[in-house]
Amino acid sequence: MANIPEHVHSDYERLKDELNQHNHRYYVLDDPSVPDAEYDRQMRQLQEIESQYPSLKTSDSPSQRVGGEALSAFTQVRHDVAMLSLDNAFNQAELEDFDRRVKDRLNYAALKDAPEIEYACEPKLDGVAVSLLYRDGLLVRGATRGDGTVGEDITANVRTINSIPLKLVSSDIPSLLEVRGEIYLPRAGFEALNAKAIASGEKAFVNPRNAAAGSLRQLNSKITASRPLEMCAYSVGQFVAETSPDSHLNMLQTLAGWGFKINEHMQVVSGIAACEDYYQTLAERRDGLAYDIDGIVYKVNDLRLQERLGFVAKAPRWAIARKFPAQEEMTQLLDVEFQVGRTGAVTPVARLEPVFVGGVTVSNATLHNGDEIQRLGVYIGDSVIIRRAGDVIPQIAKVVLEKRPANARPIVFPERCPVCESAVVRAEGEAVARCSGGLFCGAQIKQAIKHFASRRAMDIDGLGDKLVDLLVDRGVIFSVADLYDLKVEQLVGLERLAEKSAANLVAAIQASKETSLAKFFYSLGIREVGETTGHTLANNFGSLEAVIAADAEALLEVDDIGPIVAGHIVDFFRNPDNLSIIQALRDAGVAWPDIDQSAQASQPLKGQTWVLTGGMDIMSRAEAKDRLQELGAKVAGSVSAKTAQLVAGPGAGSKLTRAQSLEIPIMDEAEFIEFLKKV
Ligand code: 5U1
Repeated sequence: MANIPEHVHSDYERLKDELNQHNHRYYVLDDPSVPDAEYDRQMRQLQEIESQYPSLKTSDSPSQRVGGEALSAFTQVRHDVAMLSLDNAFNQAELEDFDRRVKDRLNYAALKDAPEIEYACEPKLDGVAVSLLYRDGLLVRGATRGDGTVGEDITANVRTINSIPLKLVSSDIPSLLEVRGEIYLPRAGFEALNAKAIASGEKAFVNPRNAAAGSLRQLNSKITASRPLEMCAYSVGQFVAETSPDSHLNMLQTLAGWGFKINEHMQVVSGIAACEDYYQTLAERRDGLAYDIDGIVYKVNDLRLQERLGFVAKAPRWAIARKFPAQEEMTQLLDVEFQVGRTGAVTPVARLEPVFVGGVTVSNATLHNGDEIQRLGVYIGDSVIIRRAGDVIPQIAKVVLEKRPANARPIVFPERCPVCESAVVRAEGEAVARCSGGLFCGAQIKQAIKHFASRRAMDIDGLGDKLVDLLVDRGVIFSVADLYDLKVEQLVGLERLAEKSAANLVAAIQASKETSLAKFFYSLGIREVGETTGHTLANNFGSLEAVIAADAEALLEVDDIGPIVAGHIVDFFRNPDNLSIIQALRDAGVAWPDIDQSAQASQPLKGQTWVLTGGMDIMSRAEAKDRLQELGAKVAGSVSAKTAQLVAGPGAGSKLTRAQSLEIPIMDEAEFIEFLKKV
């Protein structure tokens, strides 16, 4: 290295440090410190130095994240400190038994005023357990759990995971550190990975855990690098340092200080009753988390007590996992029905032998489209694995071919609409097949009316789905415009509607005439025009006439409207049937104030992203969202470094904590209402 200029050495070290720090801010703290372009520029500089002076390259270089030469096999690794597993509790009583065992073993029963045990509670991520070894702060080895004593060396693969530090940050680092944790694939990454696999004709992964395991089992680390894996630390194995933490919480905080991601929901509580409360809270939040969890892990927080408690076989006496109901179960596919939606999309829906999955009984699952049926290779009569995770609708993840009965039969996609018998057509390049019946198709009319009347659209209270079905089936109404001619006498007796309820419904229909332009656009049910696009159209064009007159080019000038949505909008307003329904609605008195374009130019919250969380007492969440969108803000469901403002009401949880840690401005409902008065 003698002939490498000194300034190259120092530039190289500086670039490595800066890039590792950017990486930590971006992937661990979710708080980017530089724009992507600047990160890319620095990375290119680093790579140029490495290609000119290969001898400089070190194992903590962020250029390692892209993967390297493929291996021929994984070598075995012996864990000097065994990787433990956890005992399980499946109900509260078993958790209370665990607490009793802990107290007995610590002789608390003999104490007069024995304190409650402090427990560290954290979600149990559904991924792959790993052990990472650091010598003098540098990552030297990554290994799988294996049988707890011998695992596999997956160092090249773990180096590609952005939330794993290649070098520990901070000056006070241990000479030896083994960090244990879970590598997992967040749900969004899993969906994206499967969408890509399906698009290129490959097999989809059954669930995020299998996808994470498969990604780590790659001999070619470049493949692992292409998977959006994350790692969350939850304990240490070997540890040699000047000082050591005295509690589990303290240890996790120390790990976070060295650059590891720890779980944001981790909390220390006192006593087993509080553990149960924590379980219930997380069970309620489970569907909204960004990743799959399969339970809660409780650990005695005090590390000296942990030591006194010790182990049985391969599990510690100081920890237990309380499992959530399984999110995957096997059941039988009884039949497939084809439903026709608002835009004519014909969707196969699986009718299942009811099965309890993820805390609810599931008897239907979507099969999406014909390609999905083919991809799964599923027959009626098959045993199938149902997966229900997050707030997504239940899916058939896999067919258990070994259990296929002799009388199983293939699913035939209909060529004619099951409702109106018009031809079912599939446009080139589209996965969805559609009924070509348009407004002649009863199913499409019904769905269009249900959407029009829904709460976030024209908000017609009392017009339920069954009533819409009846009104269309009996030929009382043919379009949304006909709603405004409905008389009390036509409604009485339908769906057991008494005179008073029928009169209320007619009044609600009349009241809905007064609306906003954004809601009206949304109510029309134009393909891919949701509430946000409704607001975008209203805010940017100011009137219905202006949108009707706009061509695709004019629509594309608006931020957030892409060519596909622009195409749907133009098609919708070119259709004379749609225009005559709009005219009939206006003739019936449906009206809204147009938007003053000069006022729009100064939309005060344009470009800002706001998040609403917790309860609201004075204003409804929906009203708050509408007001913000009218002012030009985007309203997002999660807090990130890009959030401009959080409005937090009573009961706000992780979004509030996250906003606090990212130092995002926070206001309560009263402050929000004051703010609205002033803008
Ligand atoms: N969150 C968490 N998951 N998990 C899994 N903590 C945790 N601890 C574990 C395991 C196997 O084992 C401890 C005994 C270190």
